[in-house]
Amino acid sequence: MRDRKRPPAPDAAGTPEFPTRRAILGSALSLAGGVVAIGAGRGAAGQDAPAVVPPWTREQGAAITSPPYGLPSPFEKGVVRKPRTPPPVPTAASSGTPLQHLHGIITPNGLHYERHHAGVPAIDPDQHRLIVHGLVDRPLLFTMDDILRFPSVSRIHFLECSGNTPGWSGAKESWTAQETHGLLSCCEWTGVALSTLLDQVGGRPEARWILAEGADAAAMSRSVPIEKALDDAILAYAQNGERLRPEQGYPLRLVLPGYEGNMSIKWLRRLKLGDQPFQTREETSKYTDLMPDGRARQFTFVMEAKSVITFPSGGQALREPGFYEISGLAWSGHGSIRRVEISTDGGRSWREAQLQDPILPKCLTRFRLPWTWDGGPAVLQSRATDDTGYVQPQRAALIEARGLNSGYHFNGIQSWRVQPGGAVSNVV
Ligand SMILES: Nc1nc2c(c(=O)[nH]1)N[C@H]1C(S)=C(S)[C@@H](COP(=O)(O)O)O[C@H]1N2
Ligand SMILES: [Mo]
Repeated sequence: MRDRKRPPAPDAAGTPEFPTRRAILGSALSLAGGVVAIGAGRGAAGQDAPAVVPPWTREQGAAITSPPYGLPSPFEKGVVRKPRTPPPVPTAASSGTPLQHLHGIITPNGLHYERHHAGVPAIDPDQHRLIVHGLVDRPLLFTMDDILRFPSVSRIHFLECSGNTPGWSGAKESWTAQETHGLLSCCEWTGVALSTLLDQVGGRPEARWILAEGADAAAMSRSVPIEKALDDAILAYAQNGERLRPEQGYPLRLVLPGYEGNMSIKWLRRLKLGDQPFQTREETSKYTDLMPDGRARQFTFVMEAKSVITFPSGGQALREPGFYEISGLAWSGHGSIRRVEISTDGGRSWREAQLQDPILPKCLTRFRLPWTWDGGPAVLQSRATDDTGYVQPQRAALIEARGLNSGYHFNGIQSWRVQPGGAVSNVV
């Protein structure tokens, strides 16, 4: 477990659900180790100096030595993306966000998960073009300068690969939240509403679908329904205040809020309007869900409600019984999170978690619940409900409905086991 605050001891009179600040600090100071009580208020004479001097300093630091573009503290060197299973070829790789080490809902740009089907192209924005053609009145070719001149929008949305959670089979006890849920990130995306650009080219009434194509070696392409394009699709050139990272699609990507990550085409170079879906490889052979009866679900765009506890989670350890704040993330591609419930007994009983503002549609929502661990075995689960009323299913219910042939769209409830010694692991 990484540097967490020392927990307070349970209140002798029974720990309240939401301990007051004084109760937390009061009981913390009574602990023998960890938080050290300092001999306070003993006058200027200097006798009774604190037994332990905290390592703060009054020395002036050196002149500015930090790099022009700042980096995390060297003490945070373990907070990094982690490659997923060895890729078939080196360029068809993915790497996960370290969700268990992050706070709040925003993913720092350097930790955004990555999924590349054919490597990361190096694109000079001055050379880049976006062509919009097909069933339009005026086919147009845009430069990045053109795109930056349009009125812009900024919105915070999650992006999740539909292959994120390998929950259908083959889970490992050693898995961390990064390995079970790390193909998930959340940024403020800035760009041009796709509807604004479509106004410029004049989509014909018979145009129902748009082919979006990337400028990478995979020429990744997907068909997007016109309703989505006109609703909340963004042609993004910035994330979290700065221009896109190369691995996120610099200089231009599509962002389709709430849809499976695959459809948010990176290094976007072409949009073609048509009257039917284009039946690309990524929506026929890939990104379909084979059902038990041998038929396949196609065009399963929306990521359904899902959640994961990020503390305590797999690979972490609780040092001793006492107070902990259970915390995690919930999201839904259909809208906002309405409720998150938490079980510490493997789903027998549930308590409602606090949701941290802001609670935004198609965005990660942070949840929290105070918990006193009694030192015994526990199985932690979280269950999200979104504002359509949909409730995240248990794994068994999901498999009952969809069988075991699928590789995508696993949104079942995640279980973490807390062992009596405090070690936390993935429930297989
Ligand atoms: N051009 C292109 N777009 C792409 C991909 C790709 O390989 N090439 N991968 C897709 C997949 S499968 C996902 S999950 C997301 C990943 O986006 P990220 O790497 O920014 O996290 O981008 C999608 N867009
Ligand atoms: Mo993906």
